[in-house]
Amino acid sequence: MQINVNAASPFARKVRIVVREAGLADQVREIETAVSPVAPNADLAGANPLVKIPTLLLDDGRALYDSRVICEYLDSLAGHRLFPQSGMARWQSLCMQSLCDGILDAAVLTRYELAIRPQALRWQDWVDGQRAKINGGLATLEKAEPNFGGNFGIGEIGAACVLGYLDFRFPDIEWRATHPRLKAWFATVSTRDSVRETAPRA
Ligand SMILES: N[C@@H](CCC(=O)N[C@@H](CS)C(=O)NCC(=O)O)C(=O)O
Repeated sequence: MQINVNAASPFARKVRIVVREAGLADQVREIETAVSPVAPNADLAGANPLVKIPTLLLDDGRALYDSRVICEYLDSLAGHRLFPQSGMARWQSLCMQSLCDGILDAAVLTRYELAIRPQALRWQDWVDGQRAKINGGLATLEKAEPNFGGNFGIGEIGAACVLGYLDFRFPDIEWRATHPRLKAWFATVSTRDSVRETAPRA
């Protein structure tokens, strides 16, 4: 199998962490892939009409996307270690993944607005609206942290990707100052090999 990823993408990072946590690193080749919403990557478009990463290419030529589908597929190959399979634990875990994906959507869209959109066309109210989603999401994660326990499943993997991406692209948010539980939790999980090896870079 091979996955289109890049080192800056927080959605690709979710998958890269899952590959490592699920013990699949020797079965998955990571292909560094450039993407941009305004300059679609023609090679990637053949596999994923949304032209986004992560995209997983199976050995039979089929493609799977997006990060949620890929993460759960990989976990199924590894015996379901990272996604609870039944009961409220499953729905809570999926909901936490959705929360983290939603924070990342807001952060990535803000990044595009500030880094790609021509300055004259930028819309501050829209940026502020996305920032409010990020702030609300962080507050919810801070409250949820006591329930993380020692678990590092798909919800917590999403949270690690959120905090790492904010450090990488939006250090001005200074989330540690107002989220002491997340600060302590992130310091601990950042020592895991899967998290260290996938730290975002440009
Ligand atoms: N919901 C998707 C989001 C993926 C996504 O937005 N990836 C970004 C990179 S972080 C991308 O490929 N952007 C290119 C584009 O929007 O055209 C997932 O979970 O995989």
